[in-house]
Amino acid sequence: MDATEEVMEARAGLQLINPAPYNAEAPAAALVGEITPTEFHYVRSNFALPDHDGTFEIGGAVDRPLTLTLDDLRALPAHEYAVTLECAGNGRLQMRPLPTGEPWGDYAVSTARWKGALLSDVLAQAGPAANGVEVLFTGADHGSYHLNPVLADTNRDDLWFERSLPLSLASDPSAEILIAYEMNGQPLGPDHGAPFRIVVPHWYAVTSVKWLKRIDVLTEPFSGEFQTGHYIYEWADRPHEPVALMRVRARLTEPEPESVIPAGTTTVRGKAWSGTGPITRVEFSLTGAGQWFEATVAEPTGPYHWQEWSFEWDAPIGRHTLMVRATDAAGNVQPEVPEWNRLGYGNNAVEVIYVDVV
Ligand SMILES: Nc1nc2c(c(=O)[nH]1)N[C@H]1C(S)=C(S)[C@@H](COP(=O)(O)O)O[C@H]1N2
Ligand SMILES: [Mo]
Repeated sequence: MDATEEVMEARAGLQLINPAPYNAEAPAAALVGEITPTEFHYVRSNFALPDHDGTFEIGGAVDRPLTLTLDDLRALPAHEYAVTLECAGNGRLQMRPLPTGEPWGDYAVSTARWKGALLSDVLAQAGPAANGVEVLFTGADHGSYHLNPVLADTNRDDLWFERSLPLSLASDPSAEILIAYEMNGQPLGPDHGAPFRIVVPHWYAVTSVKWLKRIDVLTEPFSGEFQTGHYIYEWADRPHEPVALMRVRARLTEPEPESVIPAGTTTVRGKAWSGTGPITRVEFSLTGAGQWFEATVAEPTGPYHWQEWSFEWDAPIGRHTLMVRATDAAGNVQPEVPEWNRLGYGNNAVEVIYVDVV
């Protein structure tokens, strides 16, 4: 199998959103198990697939600039976690008026088992300078940016995918940020950032930079198209904020939307996650009239991925509206309608489906 066939095969199970750059959401099956099979994990890329020479550099304000390879990463202690990644644009298609940007439905979210070296271990080898404030990650991908072609009229028509994090977070071992080289027990595939990528638990996935080429310690805060241009909540009624931690959200996986099910006891179930704390409560509604019932929330089976919830429903004959709403330990709760912002990020409105019971 040549490289192109390998990429085509890896994409066969996904729902196409944009052929170039390739963006595709997961099938509903991606949310059923605890781990999303790799072939069902959504893909979001801002540029075409880049070439990568198998090395990355650490520079900027560091004592010891380094060039590292996959073998160097594998020589460090390995850490593996299930991490739920969600695109900040997930659910954009439900917002009105429809914001520009990729028209994601509700399946730009998946959970994989990511294995790699701790970013904090790698940074410690390079020795960040005392006056460092942020760490900048640069991917190997670049080109003209499809969502902001105006840039093509300036001398900035060749953008690189760059994102920064506070140095305090990047160098904190307890944040467990990975430079990952395996996904679900296999080397990373081309669409997911081969040969290595950043994985930042709890954050919207934009900050999990794929095809990592450079890490630079900065002494000034970074601004760039993917940091301060896009990936900003431009709220209508309050100050703008950068997209950061995933907003609390629950999803229904059973019964399937618009399905026909037999009357009697049925288990309604799904997933819930949040970047701002474990899920403490999931409520379920049947009437569309604001009456909520407590669902059972399973204990988290790891710190960084979705939790299971379920509700035993004695389903009477008829058509029913099902809604689900999660609350996290920080007290954040899902709104009933999407909170509109100009670029359409962070839609975590309650999911509404209907089923027919016969
Ligand atoms: N280098 C690079 N990294 C990137 C991106 C990108 O375009 N280039 N997209 C980001 C965004 S917006 C998301 S949602 C996630 C998607 O990761 P996945 O394709 O493995 O699901 O990668 C992030 N990392
Ligand atoms: Mo994203």
